[in-house]
Amino acid sequence: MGKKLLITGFEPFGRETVNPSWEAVSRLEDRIGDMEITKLRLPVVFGRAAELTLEAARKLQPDFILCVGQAGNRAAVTPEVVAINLRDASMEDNAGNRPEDEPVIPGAPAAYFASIPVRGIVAALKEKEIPAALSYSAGAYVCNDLFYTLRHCYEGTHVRVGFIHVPYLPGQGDGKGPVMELRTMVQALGIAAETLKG
Ligand code: PCA
Repeated sequence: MGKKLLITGFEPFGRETVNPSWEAVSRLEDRIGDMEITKLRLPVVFGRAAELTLEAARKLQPDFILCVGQAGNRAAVTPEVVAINLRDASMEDNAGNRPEDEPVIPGAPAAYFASIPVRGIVAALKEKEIPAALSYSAGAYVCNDLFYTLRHCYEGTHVRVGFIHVPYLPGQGDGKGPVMELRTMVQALGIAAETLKG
C-alpha cells in the first residue's frame, strides 16, 4: 500500500542566504515509488519549527517524517542516530532566541534514537557512491529541537521519525570547507526516502 512521507527543510540562517536542506527537499519528486511526498519549509526558530511540522502532520497523517537540515562543517550526508532533550544555542535563531542549557521538553526522557533505518540509509547511499556516514549528534540547536520534539510526540506510534544533515552547497561558508552538489543531495534524499520502509 502507498505510504506518506512528510519531508521538511529549513530556511537560511546565520550568515547564509540559502539553506541546502530546503534547496534539496523542494526539488524532490511528489511521488517516489509508491510513496506520496509532502514538502514543508520551516523557520529556524526553536519550538516553532516543530509546531508547524506537527500541524502539517495532523492534517496529512504521514507514515514517515524526515527532517533535513544544514550542517556546514560536514562532508557527507549524515543521518542522525539520536535526538537529545537539550536546547543550548551558541547563536540566536531567526527570531532572536538563544536558549542555554534548557530542556526541549521538561521532564521528558534525555534522548531518543531515530526510528528510521539510519544504517540502511547510509549503506544505500554508499552503494551509489554518495558520501554518507552516521552522525551521533544533531547538536543542541534548532535541528535537534525539531528532531527531539517529533520523536517524543510519535514515541509509541507507527509514525517513523528521522533527521538527516546535509553539507554546504558550493559557494556557502568561507569557501574552504567541504561542499556537496545540489543534484547529489537531491539524489541522496530520494534514496533515503526509498530506504525508509526498511
Ligand atoms: N541547521 C541548523 C538549524 C537549521 C539548519 O538547517 C541545525 O543544525 O540546528
